[in-house]
Amino acid sequence: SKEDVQAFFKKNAFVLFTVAAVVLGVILGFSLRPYKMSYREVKYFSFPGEVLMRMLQMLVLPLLVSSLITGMAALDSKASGKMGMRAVIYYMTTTIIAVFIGILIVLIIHPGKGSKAEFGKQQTIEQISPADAFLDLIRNMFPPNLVQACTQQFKTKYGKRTVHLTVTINDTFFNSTNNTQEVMEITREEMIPIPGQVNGLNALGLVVFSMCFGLIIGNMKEQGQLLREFFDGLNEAIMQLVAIIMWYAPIGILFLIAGKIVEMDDLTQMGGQLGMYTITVIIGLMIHAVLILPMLYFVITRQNPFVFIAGLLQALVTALGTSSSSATLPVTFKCLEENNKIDKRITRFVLPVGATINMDGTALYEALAAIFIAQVNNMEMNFGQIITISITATAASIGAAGIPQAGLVTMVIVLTSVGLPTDDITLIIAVDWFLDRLRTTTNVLGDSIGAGIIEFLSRHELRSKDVEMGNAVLEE
Ligand code: DAS
Repeated sequence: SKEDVQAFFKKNAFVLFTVAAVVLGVILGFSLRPYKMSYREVKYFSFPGEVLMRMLQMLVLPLLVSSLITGMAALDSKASGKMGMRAVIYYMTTTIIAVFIGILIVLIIHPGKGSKAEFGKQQTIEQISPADAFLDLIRNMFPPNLVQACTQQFKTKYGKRTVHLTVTINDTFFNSTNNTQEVMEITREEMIPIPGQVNGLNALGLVVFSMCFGLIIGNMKEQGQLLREFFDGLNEAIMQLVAIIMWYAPIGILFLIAGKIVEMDDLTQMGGQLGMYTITVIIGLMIHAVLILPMLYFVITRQNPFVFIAGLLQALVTALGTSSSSATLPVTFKCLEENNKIDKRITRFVLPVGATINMDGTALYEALAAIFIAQVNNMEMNFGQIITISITATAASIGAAGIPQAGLVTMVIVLTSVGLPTDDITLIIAVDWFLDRLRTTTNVLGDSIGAGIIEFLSRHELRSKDVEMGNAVLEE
């Protein structure tokens, strides 16, 4: 009846707008392509999208910190230990499955057949050894300066650097005006921060700090009360801001997508290897997102995974539009808590961590891309090398920040670990913007399904905590 239709529209207005935005964005983008806009024009055109990105990113820092602190403070150390264990097991298992799928698919389809096609521009990419990248990962977990952690990650290389020392000798004794200057040149080995790769927020460091801090104020008696209430209030206020931004999201997403389509390189070079590569990545991600993750959810919870995924639609579309799992984080929270009714103690605990370290799509992608580059170079990877790729791809996905194309940067680690030419990353740059959107969507899906599964597994702890706190408890 008419009322039903109306009720449906009312309930699903957001989702409908967002999906419509994607469709319109694609249409608008392709219809504007023939006009060959200049870089400046494209930037003007996609400005509403840029604004959405900025709004979402603005919320990430306070949301991440407040949700983790309140999430940890709401659990006792035993419960959080158990949930943490479950989360870690879930993250590891799904990431390893993803890597495995990536490797399997690329070996079966073999998109890198034939001689090396020349696409993309050659440029030299900074070499980072896997060991150094690993140490940087640990360094990032313990930021020496919390304020700095809000603005940058730590990336270093070891190398020789020449420093010029200028010594001015001011001869005041004889009151002469002649100052002698001596220039010394010292070349020494140093740990050099890599400027181009120092990006955004150091989410990992903030996650570690917030978790510890939350756990501690949760255990403090009256003294902790004020802090608990403060972060709880902050979290609530941020979520209300998210609700407002959500109204703007469809417009932003429309222009983000249209702008990217207007700007992208010609599709003619998509033929051959690169086209096959793109298809291979899509198939791999699809298998993981549409088959493996839903199956896992069903096997554990015995509930319909697609109903669960339907509730996440808006977060998934936002991931597609922004290609950033951390920018999507506010929307992921909203979808899980409001549509899927996931307990806040779970979302606050697992989502910030998930968005930072659990990236199934990225892991799958990195392993697949590395083997593709080997194939293009006619290099056979032996079993040991494939194992190395799977380990480094997992580490690289943990180390990648939830920002656009972060996975492309951490690929260097995977390639160097098995002696593949890092400059060949340029071969896949042309399609990375697109594949990045798809892997980000997979990443967000993985985090969200994880929240559903961990809630299900933790229902007893949550329940007994409710009983202890005298909260209303639903009968099972
Ligand atoms: N785009 C990143 C994300 O937010 C990760 C990547 O580049 O793979 O998930």
